[in-house]
Amino acid sequence: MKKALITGITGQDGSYLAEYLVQLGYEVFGIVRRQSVAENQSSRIHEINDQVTTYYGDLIDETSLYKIIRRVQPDEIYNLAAMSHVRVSFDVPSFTIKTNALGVLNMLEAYREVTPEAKFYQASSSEMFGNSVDNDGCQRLTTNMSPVSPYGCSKVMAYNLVCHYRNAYKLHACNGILFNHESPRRGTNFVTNKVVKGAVEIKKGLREKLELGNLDSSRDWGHSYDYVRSMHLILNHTEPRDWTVATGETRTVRQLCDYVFKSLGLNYRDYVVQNKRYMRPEELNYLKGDSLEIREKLGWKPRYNFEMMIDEMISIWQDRL
Ligand code: NAP
Ligand code: F7E
Repeated sequence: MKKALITGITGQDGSYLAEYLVQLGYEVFGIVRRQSVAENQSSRIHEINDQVTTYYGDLIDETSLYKIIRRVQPDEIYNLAAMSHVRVSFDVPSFTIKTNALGVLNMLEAYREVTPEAKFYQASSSEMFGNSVDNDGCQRLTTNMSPVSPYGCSKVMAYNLVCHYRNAYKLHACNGILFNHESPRRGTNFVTNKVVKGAVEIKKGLREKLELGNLDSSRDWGHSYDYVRSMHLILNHTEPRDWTVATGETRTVRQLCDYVFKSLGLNYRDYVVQNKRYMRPEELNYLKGDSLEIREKLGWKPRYNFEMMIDEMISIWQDRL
C-alpha cells in the first residue's frame, strides 16, 4: 500500500485529493493546523475522517515537518498548504511569503533529509505569470513569470526552489502550474463561490445586493476534482518535471455573473455593485492556459466544463441555504 502525505488536506484541493487517493488504495496522511473552532479543522474531510490519519503541523514550524515525515515515511508528498488568497496576500505579505515560500523550503529540506527517495508535488500557480501572455494569447511553462501580488511572488520563489532541489539533489520533485480551479468546496471569498452563494441568497430573498471588485478580469476556470487527478498523474510520470494544467477556456468575472444570475432567472446588472474594497493594488488581467502537453503525454482530460461546474455549485447552494 503506497503512502501519501498531503499538506493542506483540509483545503479545497487537499480534501478532493485525499478522497481520490483513498479510492486508488493509498494510505493517506495529512497535516492540519490547529484552529480555535475544532470543527473547522476537518469540515471538508469529515466524510473520510476515519480513512485518513492527520497530524498537527505547520509549514512554518520546521520541526513539526521533520517529525511527521519521519513518522509517516511517505512514498508521495503533495505540498498543497498555502495562504492561497491573492487579495488577502496584500494585507498579510509577510505571512504569505513565510508560508508559501519559506514553508516550501522547510518542506523540501525535511523531505531531502528524511525520505529523499519519495516523490514531491508542489502546488504552483498561474498567478506566477502575472500579466505575461504569449503571442497566441496563452500562458505555458515557457511564459515569462512576472507576478503582480505577494502571493504570486511567493509562488515563484517556491517554484524555483523545487526546480533547484530537483537538479541539485536529484530528487523526484515536480511543479504543477495549475490555473484557477473551483468547486462547491471553494472558500466563499473566492469569486466563483462568492457569486454563486450571493446569487442564490438573492434568489431566496435573503439579501438584496452582491458587492464585487473588478468585473473585467478573465480567468481560466476548471473543477478542483479534475485538477487533483492531474497532481497524481504528474507525480507518477517517470520523469520528474513541471507541467501546466488548464481548461484553455477563459471568461470574465462579468460573464461568470451573467451565467450564474441567468441560471436563476435573474439579471446580474440589477444586483451586482462594485466596491473598491474588493479591488487589488495590482490586478492580473487575463489567464488562459495551454495544457496540450499534459493532455497528450499523460492523458489528462477534464470531466467538467464551466457550465457543469457552476451548475453543480448552484445546486449545492440551493440545498445548503
Ligand atoms: P485552500 O482551500 O485555501 O487550502 C489551503 C490549505 O493550506 C488549507 O488546508 C490550510 O489550512 C492550509 N494551510 C495554510 N497555511 C498553512 C500553514 N502555514 N501550514 C500548514 N497548512 C497551512 O487552497 P486550495 O484552493 O485547496 O489550493 C491548494 C494549493 O494549490 C495552494 O497551495 C494554492 O496556493 C494552490 N493553487 C490553487 C489554485 C486554485 O485555483 N484553487 C490554483 C493554483 C494553485 P486551514 O484549513 O487551516 O486554513
Ligand atoms: O479572483 C476578481 C479578482 O480570488 C478571481 C487562487 O486559487 O487562483 C486563485 O486566485 C478574479 C480576480 O481568484 C471579486 O480581482 C472581482 O481578478 O477568485 P479569485 P484568483 O485571485 O485568480 C490562482 C490561480 C491561485 O493560485 C490562487 O490561490 O475575480 N474579483 N470581485 C473578485 N475576487 C474575489 N475574491 N472577490 C471579489 O469580490
